[in-house]
Amino acid sequence: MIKQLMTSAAAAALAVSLSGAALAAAPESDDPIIIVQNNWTSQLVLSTVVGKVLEGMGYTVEYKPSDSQLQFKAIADGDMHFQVEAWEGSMKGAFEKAVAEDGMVDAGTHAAETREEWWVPAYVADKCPGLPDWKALDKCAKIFATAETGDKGRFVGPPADWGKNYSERVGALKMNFKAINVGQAATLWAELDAAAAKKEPIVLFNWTPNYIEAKYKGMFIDFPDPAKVAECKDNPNLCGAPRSGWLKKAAWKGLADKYPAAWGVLQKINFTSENIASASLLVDVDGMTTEAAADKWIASNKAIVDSWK
Ligand code: TMO
Repeated sequence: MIKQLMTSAAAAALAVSLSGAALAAAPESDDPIIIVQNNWTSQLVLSTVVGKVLEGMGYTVEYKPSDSQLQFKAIADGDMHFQVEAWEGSMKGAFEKAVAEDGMVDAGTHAAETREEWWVPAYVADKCPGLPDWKALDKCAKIFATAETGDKGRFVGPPADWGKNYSERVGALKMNFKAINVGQAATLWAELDAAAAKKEPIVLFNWTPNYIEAKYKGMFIDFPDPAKVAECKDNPNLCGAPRSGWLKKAAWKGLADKYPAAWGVLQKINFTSENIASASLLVDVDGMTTEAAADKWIASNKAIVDSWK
């Protein structure tokens, strides 16, 4: 019994010394750290992962849902404290404006490279020669037509707050498509599942990293590349999203002073594509709740989580 007690006391002492000075000092404040939540799966799971890690360090954590465009001003103002998944393809403008004009902090770039773009499942390529070129897609517009879109093809677009102006792109490129936005991400996948089950043509908004890669073969449509085509600067509607975009973290500038150890964690977080895709898979394929998925993600990625502290 005594031996057992000593062993666990020794183990506890060792754990404290291993976890380092930053951990020992947390929490520096009992005020809640407010973590931003957005409306897609990997963001919800991974922000919960980070919240649980901070709670484990003694912090009080709250979550606040926010619009993917408006969130950066709210973070700059300290109404919310950080965001773990800011995507270049849909958020670059709002992110950079908040840094330049409102004092939001760019808290670093993840290893994952991202793309957010029109996408088709692989079987569509058999019905539409020349893909993934956007002009080839446009020639096949009729195969995507529905009652709702008449003789135009239907593009299944993202929820409106993701900052995408696909009607404007369709107009600028004079495409034979009509962009119909869904209300929430789950509708994108329901549309894809329904079409794929019958091998019906569908073109929808998708992104990488995402669980979709593990479930369906497919391809992004290549629109004019903003890294290569000069006109994209003047009129982004003439072009696609970046083909190799960044994924960043965003923070309130007061975070480093008020919660230094939490700021240290945020700086160290560095998601790979696999880290992000696996987070969405736990919910969108395995059907777990956000909470359960976060616990499982932490258990499966213990070395990574420990490296943040
Ligand atoms: C911002 N998103 C990853 C949903 O395109």
